[in-house]
Amino acid sequence: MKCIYSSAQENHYPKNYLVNGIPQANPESPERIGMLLEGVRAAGLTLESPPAYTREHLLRTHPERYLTFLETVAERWQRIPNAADEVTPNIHPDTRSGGYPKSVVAQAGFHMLDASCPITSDTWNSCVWSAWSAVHAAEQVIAGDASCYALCRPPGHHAAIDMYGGYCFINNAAVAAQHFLDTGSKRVAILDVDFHHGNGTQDIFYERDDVLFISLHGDPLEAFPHFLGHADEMGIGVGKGYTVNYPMPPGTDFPTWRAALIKALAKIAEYAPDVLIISLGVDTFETDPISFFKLKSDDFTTYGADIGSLHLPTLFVMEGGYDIAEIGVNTVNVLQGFESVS
Ligand code: OKP
Ligand code: ZN
Repeated sequence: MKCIYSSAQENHYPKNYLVNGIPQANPESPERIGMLLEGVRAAGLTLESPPAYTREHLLRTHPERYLTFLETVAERWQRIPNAADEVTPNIHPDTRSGGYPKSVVAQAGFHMLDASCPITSDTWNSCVWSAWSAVHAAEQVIAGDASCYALCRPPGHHAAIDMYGGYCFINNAAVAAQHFLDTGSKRVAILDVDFHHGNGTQDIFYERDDVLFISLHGDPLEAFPHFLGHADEMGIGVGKGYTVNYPMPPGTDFPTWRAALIKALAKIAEYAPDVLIISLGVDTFETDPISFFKLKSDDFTTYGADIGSLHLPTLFVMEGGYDIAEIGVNTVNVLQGFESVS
């Protein structure tokens, strides 16, 4: 299996990460990439850099106004007298149905879900290359590879149609799903195994039946992103039934988690997609610093094989994982488990 990644993805690194009002070390650091690459090299995957794709690929998922905002906001923010280095708005909408505000502070608040993702002058470039990695990895599957791993960072699954949050700005998995649909696929399934609910991906496909979205995650009543990911959210209109959520409580161990996975895989098999995308976060690990599931390293191998037993063309798109020393091992365990049955 190839691993697709661009070194431009390393530059984004916001420092003003606030938790309870106190600046903390940002768990979503570029060091994550180094550990993921170490795992990839040890596992013998072939590394490949993506070429530059075009804005058109992003525009199939995110509107022009949002992309222009992300592209220009760092520079506009710097024109505010005595502004901090990083875009850190402090006003948020109680409705989004009025007009689009003009000031950079209000626009930043308009598009922002939470304070975990200040924007720097490197953010846009890193995010675009992260998305190109997903598109290029999709291209490998389109060309006939049984599977491919997009080492995306920054991650994407919390980015909604025009909202950034939870370290995510552009939804890499959604951009890849749309690319599959635009190149001949009729149905795409996205299985999100990151500890956190993929609220952005759900939002993007909520009213559609050409993408089945299934997520296993910490109960949003107790975990980020807090407002979406409940079991009764099932899609609307033609999309009804094509969103499926499995929220689980603190302390969930592998047998319980795997039982939900098996149900999810049965639904995917029934949907019979042309391609499967895994939003692969390894923050379900027992010692992840911001999560509360209890998976062990070997469990990642086991569930990789469970996913492989579907025998679908499969694109892995990296999401979270913050026990940095272990994320490389846990990620390649999924990939090797997958390949062991193919
Ligand atoms: C991104 B991904 C915990 C605060 C959590 C944001 C978490 C984003 C997770 N103290 N803030 O899904 O791994
Ligand atoms: Zn996560």
